[in-house]
Amino acid sequence: MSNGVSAMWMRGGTSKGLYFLKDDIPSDKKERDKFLLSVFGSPDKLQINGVGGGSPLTSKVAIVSKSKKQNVDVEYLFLQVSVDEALVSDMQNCGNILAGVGPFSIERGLVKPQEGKSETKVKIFMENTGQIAIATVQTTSSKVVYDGNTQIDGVPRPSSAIPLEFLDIAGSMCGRLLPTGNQIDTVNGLNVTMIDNGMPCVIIKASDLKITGYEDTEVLEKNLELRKILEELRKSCGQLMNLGDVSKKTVPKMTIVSTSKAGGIINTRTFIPHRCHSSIGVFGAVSIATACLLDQTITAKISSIPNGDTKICSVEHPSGQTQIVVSFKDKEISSTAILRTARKLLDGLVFSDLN
Ligand code: NQM
Repeated sequence: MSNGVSAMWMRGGTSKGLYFLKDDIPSDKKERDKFLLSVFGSPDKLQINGVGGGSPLTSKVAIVSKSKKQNVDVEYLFLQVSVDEALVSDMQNCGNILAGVGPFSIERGLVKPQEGKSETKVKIFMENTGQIAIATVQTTSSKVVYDGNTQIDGVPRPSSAIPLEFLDIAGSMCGRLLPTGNQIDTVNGLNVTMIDNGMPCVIIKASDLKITGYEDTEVLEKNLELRKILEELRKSCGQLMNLGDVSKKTVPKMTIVSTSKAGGIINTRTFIPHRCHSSIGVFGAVSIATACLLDQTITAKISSIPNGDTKICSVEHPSGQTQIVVSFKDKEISSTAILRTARKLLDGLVFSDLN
């Protein structure tokens, strides 16, 4: 067993993960990944020999460091630790784990709370995509305030609000918002919208897959025929989205859409990419909301769009709704924001079983 490594276990939005300072873990990528697989107990579907919770949503890592870049406070690298494969991926970003980065940076002294104010803004460089997020964390003059009244769907109890604002996330991994230049393409005989506004997503109409789109996640996960069609489609779309061979990658995400049922703009079920998300990812929701706002996409045709230059788009998912605020200037998207919460669960040492 190794000596312990300092880490904080936090809920960020509707995900959970370990937050490390960059200097505390191995700098060599191979060593780092070996360490993380051991700590999380992967590969094993229960992750019984580690801290992972047996789901991609609870098998996540944030690596945080102070930034030397101008106008940036901290840098955040997101890593997805696979549950049942010996794989650690830096291929995707995660907007849920991002929600804990501001609080963690303040806890570890990388950012000082604002004197005499009830909130502190933390400018975060997201290393996975090279873009910037601004997190607003509730603080006193000396510490983070976690308790609060903000409830997000997918988390049973309220905490203090952490608004996250994104300035320029279009084409985060695919190079442009619509990687093929088209709002709709036909791939493997199915009409799809491929889009990347923070997260590469492939959007398919539920009716084209001969499902309703309102099924429980477990029912969809057990539908092996559906999963086979989605995986073949994902691999074809990956090439078209400039992502190359995606068979061992966690992007693109596959989002099945149908008309909203509870006053939102659209209803979703998202495969991330093999398990069906119990809600929806942050950047995934931003990408789907953006598709709804374009006029020719799969989504636009079945969604209801709010009026005004600032649009509050509620994306429905299996555990409720995720609200995205999209602001326009001169008919172009100027910024996107989302409200999240986070909670410190445990602060201490984590042990790998490597010598
Ligand atoms: O899309 C799950 C999550 C995510 C990622 C996933 C996320 C995002 O819910 O920004 O947050 O899509 O793998 O944590």
